[in-house]
Amino acid sequence: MANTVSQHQARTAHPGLKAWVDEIATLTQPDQVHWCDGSVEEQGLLVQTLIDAGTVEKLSETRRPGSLLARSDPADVARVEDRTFICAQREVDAGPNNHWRDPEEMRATLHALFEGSMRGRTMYVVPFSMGPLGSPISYIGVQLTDSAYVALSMRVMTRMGQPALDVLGADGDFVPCVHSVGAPLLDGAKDVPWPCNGENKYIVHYPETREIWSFGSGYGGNALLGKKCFALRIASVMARDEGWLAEHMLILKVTSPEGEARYIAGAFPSACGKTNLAMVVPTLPDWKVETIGDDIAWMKFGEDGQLYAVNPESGFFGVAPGTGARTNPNAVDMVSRDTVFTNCARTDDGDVWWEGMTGEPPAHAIDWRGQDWTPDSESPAAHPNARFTVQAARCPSMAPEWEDPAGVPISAIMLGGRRPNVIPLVHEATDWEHGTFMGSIMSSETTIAQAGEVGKLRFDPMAMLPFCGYHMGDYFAHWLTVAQREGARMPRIFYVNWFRRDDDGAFLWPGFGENSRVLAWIFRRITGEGEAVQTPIGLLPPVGEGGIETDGLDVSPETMAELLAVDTEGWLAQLPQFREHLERFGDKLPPELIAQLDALEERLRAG
Ligand code: OXD
Ligand code: MN
Repeated sequence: MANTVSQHQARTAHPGLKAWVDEIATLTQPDQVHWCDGSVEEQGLLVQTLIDAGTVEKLSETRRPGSLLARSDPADVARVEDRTFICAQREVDAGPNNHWRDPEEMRATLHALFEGSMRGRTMYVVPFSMGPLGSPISYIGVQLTDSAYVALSMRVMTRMGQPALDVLGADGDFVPCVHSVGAPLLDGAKDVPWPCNGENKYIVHYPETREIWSFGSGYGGNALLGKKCFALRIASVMARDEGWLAEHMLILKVTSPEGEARYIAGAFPSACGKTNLAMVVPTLPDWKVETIGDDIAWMKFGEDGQLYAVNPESGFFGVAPGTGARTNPNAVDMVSRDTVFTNCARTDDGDVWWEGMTGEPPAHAIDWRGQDWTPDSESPAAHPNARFTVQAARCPSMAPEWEDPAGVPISAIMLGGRRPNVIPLVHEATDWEHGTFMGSIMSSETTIAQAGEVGKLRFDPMAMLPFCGYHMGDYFAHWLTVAQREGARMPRIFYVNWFRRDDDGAFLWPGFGENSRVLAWIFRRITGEGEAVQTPIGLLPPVGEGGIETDGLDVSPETMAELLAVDTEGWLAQLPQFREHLERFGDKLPPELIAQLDALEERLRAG
């Protein structure tokens, strides 16, 4: 019978919420409805449910205490951008950066898909807060899901359960998120370990009504709807309407040897080492870097005109492969217990393993598909998008104020991508408008090894291309408009590039902990002590005295000079691609950005 209430009943006086839950239960016809309270007992129940279903297995209590390993269906391993839709009333409001569908047509499609889609399953009602509970920067969402794995993951990634319902009260606003793996169990059919609907995925956003509907996938950003769907795509629309910023940015706290602290946000496209940078261990003596967030920043103006940021999440959903003692020792420590791993390999002693975790692979493992694996196997042991899901509180580098409801004041924003050439190690924008232009032309190069592809740029403005819930031209305009607010004290903007290579393809800059040297220069610039030279592309650290601290760094002065040079020819050669990219946004492109491009060209030509 639809909507049979189990012992996990609603503890809310919110009539709108109750009516909506009833409506979705009537549509999707689950066997039971479980209102999540977020308790430890409930966590135990979810884990047991997942073990019984064969979705997860427990890892060795001695090797990896309190931890689980899940293996997904091979048809459900990553975010599906081509199945992600923005259903604004008007196509022009979704923009060329999104897949648009008519909202009425999409509602009809989804109604047919969701009808009976939870039969034979439990529907979990997952109330959650994005951001610290009750913070003026935070918002409440409620996800309805037929996946216990998703409910358990939401408990890690968000402030989930009764406290979120308490904040919502009897009449608060919430973002409704409906999720089904799209695999009803008809007439007592036997379940599979990872139910999904590989052929029929829909990740749908209605920006005007601030709703999310997701069908067919149980994996990551497709299914944990607080993250990319709410905290970026829907929140970017809310931020535009309300005059704040919802960004794909990490947040760091940097403390100088003198004990002064500043907060820096950073936008980097997926797969550019954001989580590693968020947890970086500085090599520069006496500097300290702590973590506020690794993926998303919500920033609202404080009374002093500064932007105050919170990390809306409360956990990390990080890529496992490549995470090791050299690249991210804090993450290695963080995932040593109480972690859910997905699509990693399992070692014979009941631990997990992935490429890049240790120098030496295990002699034998069970790979992410459940097959025997040895170092001679042709495919990797862990899926390249294998993940760890772990509470932020487990991260040794969390700054104590990461949960401060007031947020942290942001002094600088870093932008960056993977660029083997042209873009220097770091340069600073002359002002907010110039920085917005820099963000608008952010790009990563397609692999340098591909013949004919050298210099081909893939643009990802502000690292938001897959995550901006509206027209990117309007998004650029929003960046320009927020800075015009009376009394606004905008962060300084810096463009960094850790990925420069020499002619043989070797990295020029060692990266990882050495990136603290660049953070230190940025810090000195924002406190007014750091030196910079004016160039056609912006402000650069002087090479040598007063620039990037190089004591103890294994990089030659010639290489430093190369890393900090302005490659005038290289920049000029890329201007046509910048122009073509910006022109994609048509009438909605703010004229200021074309003026910035023209001015850059003029400065480069003048030398
Ligand atoms: C992520 C992404 O998983 O950006 O954070 O893809
Ligand atoms: Mn991300």
